[in-house]
Amino acid sequence: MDQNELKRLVGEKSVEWIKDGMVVGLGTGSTVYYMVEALGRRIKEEGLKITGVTTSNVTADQARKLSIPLASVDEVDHIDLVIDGADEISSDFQGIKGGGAALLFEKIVAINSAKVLWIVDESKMKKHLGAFPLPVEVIPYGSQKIFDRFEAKGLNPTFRKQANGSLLLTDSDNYIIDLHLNEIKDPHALADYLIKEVGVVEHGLFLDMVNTVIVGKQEGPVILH
Ligand code: ABF
Repeated sequence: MDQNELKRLVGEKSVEWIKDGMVVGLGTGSTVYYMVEALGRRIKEEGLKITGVTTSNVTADQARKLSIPLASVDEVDHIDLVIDGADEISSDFQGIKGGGAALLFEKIVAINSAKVLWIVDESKMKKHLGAFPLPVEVIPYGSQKIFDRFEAKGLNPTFRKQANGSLLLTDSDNYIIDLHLNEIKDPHALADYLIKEVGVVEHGLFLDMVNTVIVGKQEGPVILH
């Protein structure tokens, strides 16, 4: 099975966690794509009734096409479960997310959700975090100053750009600065530092947040708690 097939496998497996009547957070990314398609099928074929809370415009567009009922995070009184992808998961279940630039809404939905389920292919499972560049969402005003401070601290920042060379804008019209760190020795200390920088909106370290991970392996999906 290639990587895409592994993503499809875990995406389809994960909808087994969704029960009738649930409010479900719908993440973002190429693995979540398969989960949302499978959820759309369950709604159509089984008459499953759920409310989806999306984490990006891309997922909202996909969900609407599949007639999945949606509400915003502020319109629901709870979220039972969020199913989302991840860019890297360490052996102690800490995560980096935001490769798809949706980290802000993903984190808002995750911290308001009773359960967090991540779906990944096996390439995302690492001993330590940091090989994947850590995304940091910043407001545009003053972003060059934040960039300079990151550079002075040796955090190897780059502004995220679009294919046409212009700076990428998130769904909230912010920029993303990616930190190329190779290895993050103390994720909690780094998270504390980043969130205190004025102008940083959010960072892609998702710490102490996940309850269950479904990993797509050649021999089939493996469930980790
Ligand atoms: C989202 O999707 C992001 O946080 C993450 O960047 C991405 C996961 O990657 P993939 O597209 O491989 O599922 O959850």
